[in-house]
Amino acid sequence: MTPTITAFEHSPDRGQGLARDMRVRWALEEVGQPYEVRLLSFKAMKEPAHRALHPFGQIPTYEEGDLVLFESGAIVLHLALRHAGLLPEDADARARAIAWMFAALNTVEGPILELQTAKFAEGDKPWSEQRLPLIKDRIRQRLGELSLRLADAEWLDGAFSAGDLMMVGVLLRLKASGLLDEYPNLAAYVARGEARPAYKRAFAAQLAVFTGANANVGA
Ligand code: GTB
Repeated sequence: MTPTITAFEHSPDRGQGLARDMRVRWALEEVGQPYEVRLLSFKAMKEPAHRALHPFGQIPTYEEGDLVLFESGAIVLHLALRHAGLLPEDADARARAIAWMFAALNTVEGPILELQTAKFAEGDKPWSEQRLPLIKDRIRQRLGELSLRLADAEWLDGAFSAGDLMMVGVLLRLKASGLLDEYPNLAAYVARGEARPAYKRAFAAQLAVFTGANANVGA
């Protein structure tokens, strides 16, 4: 059964691949699973029909027969568990790859989201200017720690896994800030993720939504 995901009809990032459907598209491409995309307006996301799929009225969602999932991490984990290619066979290595997924979402993404909020939602507040350096330092703390762990390895724990997919997906949101460039090994790590053919296919598919090309079917 071909799964269907949801994505922005008009992504505010204008096709830069920063919305969270990108991670799901990337995972689908990595495992070679064809998929369909239902594009949603901001209004449609908040209507009961979509809230029945996603309690918080957001994208992405994932529908596969009777299964409905929300949360990009849960969707990527589902794909990684059901298909070969995103998790190692060895049980311990598999558990470690899943731990990296959680690290990306729970430990690294938090301060990065704070930066986006401070810049875009709170940029006009009088205290915003003073808060930004504090948030940037919290991000640097995490990047420094991650950089030390990665060192000169290609991926976080052996072969590329769903842990790397999620970590690269999270770090990509920092590109415009310049913070990533302070850690050359992390910048190279993200570039390796972006160079993967599956990433490129996913990126092209979400960009085509913005440019108006037909991108309703992926993989
Ligand atoms: N924890 C959830 C997950 O991982 O799936 C978070 C889902 C989420 O935040 N979805 C956002 C959404 O639906 C889109 S990705 N927002 C609409 C709403 O809440 O009403 C967040 C996002 C939005 C825009 C950009 N951008 O333009 O750069 C980047 C990321």
